[in-house]
Amino acid sequence: MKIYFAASIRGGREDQNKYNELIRFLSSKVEVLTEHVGDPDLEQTGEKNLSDQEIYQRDLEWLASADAVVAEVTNPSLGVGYELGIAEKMNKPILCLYENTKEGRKLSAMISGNPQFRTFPYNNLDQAKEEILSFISSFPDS
Ligand code: 6IA
Repeated sequence: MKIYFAASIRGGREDQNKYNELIRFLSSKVEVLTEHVGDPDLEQTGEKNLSDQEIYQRDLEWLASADAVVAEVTNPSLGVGYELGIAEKMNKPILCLYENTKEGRKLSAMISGNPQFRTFPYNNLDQAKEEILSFISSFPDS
């Protein structure tokens, strides 16, 4: 099973450690197409040889080939919002993880109000991992 993991890059990298831990957890169960999203050195190394046009093209191809999408949406990101809209139109199953404890943060109604997204507020990463497990277990050949 292939998962497209989406999370903020230019929207802000303050939660990058969290992305990394969730991606490592997911990778131990399924194939994650977008492991670089958790890379602490992304801006220095990961994508430096690709133009924005190439990144866009490649990411859309990966999205099309994914069986499902897991997004960490606590830190608002234009790119993640765009990917979620496209993934919805591609009829991909979508899990959005949102950290409940971040002060003053409220999830966009365009995400929390969308009945096609499975949105899960969590207080710690163990809860997020349990939800990921439940999400991927709902697919027959995961
Ligand atoms: O607007 P954002 O940059 O926060 O959008 C993040 C989302 O868009 C992620 O879920 C990625 O799938 C995708 N994305 C945006 N930028 C990149 C990227 N390099 N590499 C791969 N996926 C990306 C950005 C350039 C880097 C040198 C900072």
